[in-house]
Amino acid sequence: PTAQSLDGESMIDRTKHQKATLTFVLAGGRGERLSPLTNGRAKPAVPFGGAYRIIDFTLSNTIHSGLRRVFVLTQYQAYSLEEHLRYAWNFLPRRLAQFIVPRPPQHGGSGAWYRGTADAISQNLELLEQEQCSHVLILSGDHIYKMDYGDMLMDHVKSGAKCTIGAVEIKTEEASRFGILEIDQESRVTGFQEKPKTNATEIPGKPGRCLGSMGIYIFEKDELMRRLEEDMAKTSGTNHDFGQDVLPAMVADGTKVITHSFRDVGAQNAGSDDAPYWRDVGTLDAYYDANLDLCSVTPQFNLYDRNWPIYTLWHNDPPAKTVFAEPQGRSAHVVDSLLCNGSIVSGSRVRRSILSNRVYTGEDSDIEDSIIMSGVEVGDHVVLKKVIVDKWVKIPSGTQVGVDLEEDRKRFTVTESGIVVVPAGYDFSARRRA
Ligand code: ADQ
Ligand code: ADP
Repeated sequence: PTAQSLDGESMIDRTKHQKATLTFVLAGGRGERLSPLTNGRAKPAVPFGGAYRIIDFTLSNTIHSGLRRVFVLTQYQAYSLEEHLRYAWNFLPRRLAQFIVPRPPQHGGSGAWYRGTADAISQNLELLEQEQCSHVLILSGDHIYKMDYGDMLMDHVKSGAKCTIGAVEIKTEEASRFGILEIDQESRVTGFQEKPKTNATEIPGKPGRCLGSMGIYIFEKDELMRRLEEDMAKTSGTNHDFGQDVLPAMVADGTKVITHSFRDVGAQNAGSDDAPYWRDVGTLDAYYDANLDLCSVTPQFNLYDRNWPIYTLWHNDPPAKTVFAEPQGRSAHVVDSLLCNGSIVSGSRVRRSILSNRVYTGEDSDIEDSIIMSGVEVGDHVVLKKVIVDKWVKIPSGTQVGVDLEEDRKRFTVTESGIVVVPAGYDFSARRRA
């Protein structure tokens, strides 16, 4: 059932359990495969879809799911992420026990960095006592999807399980990147392999498909505390990680762990049975494809869904503008593109591209299949094809990127599928002088 279809009594029950839930968002991962986009910021802080950061999708889900006590565990390159949380997400009234706040490592007694995902929660165990919760929801700040965690919470409560794992069907060839689950008729987990290199267990009757862990978990508080205390007490043989250590141990000793099948709220709102949308934009190619999808006429991920808005920082930028450039008299031509506030397209052609806030493009330039981040200035007669340009880059007039990949490889990252990435603050003029 969806929240809308519940009767009064079920609604009261749901609200009671939502209030008794404390949420942690793991947001400390390096996202190395997204480099150079993650050279100066954590993966959850990487801009996405012009106006957003990757973490905004998970945090918007928590708001829509009625979860109001959210700690975001930061670690690697956290400055930009913490700044974003402070400016975009610090609006809930804390005095009413509603908040989304960053929680950096090294504040605990040990003064240590978070070692693995389980250690990140272990170092915050005192919050479980202070906040008086019954259930703990653990999320990852790395994925793009729309999900009502309240549905997962109610499955968890009704089943009486100690732990519930969010699960989604994946292709067997991707199994080495995920936790792979085996379940019985009642969705009880009977096997868990973390990132198996070979022999991933497939779903019975569905060759080529596995049941993957989404890396999101609901635990009963007491069980979680006991498991983490046990894990912390070990001096060897553990990476202090949920996927590698804590979950396989629970399944192995017969503790009741169940799965909750991912239901895509986006597809439900659209009234369609499209394949559920859940993306780990962990590589540059996956990141690029998921962004460019937003430019298509009927994107798989709908940003315009009034029933499930994605929240982010509201920049105080003027409206986007397209102008007819004098004196040569070239009109701007923008099609199948996202144009964010503060941007000006002056006499250039923009196709299938995303222009974030405060992007300027000059006369007679061609921008195609590209992602241009905030503050980028594109000169005149510039050609950009399949390029990701990170923030605050000035592209001098006459520059071509994405046209001659051999040349581009000498100075930029070029992905397997030929996407060129210009890193934040890259100085074209310094190269020219040198
Ligand atoms: P991975 O995604 O490979 O697998 P991991 O690198 O541990 O797991 O990251 C999980 C989340 O925790 C990410 O959001 C990351 O940013 C964050 N994180 C990682 N280390 C952290 C630390 N030390 N402190 C704070 N946050 C940290 C996991 C599961 C798999 C599952 C996939 C789904 O282990 O079983 O299939 O997620 O993507
Ligand atoms: P990130 O995506 O890493 O969070 P920010 O948007 O925070 O990047 O930008 C990084 C820093 O650069 C911010 O402190 C921002 O204020 C600053 N900045 C603003 N304008 C410019 C500019 N024109 N050139 C370089 N840096 C700028």
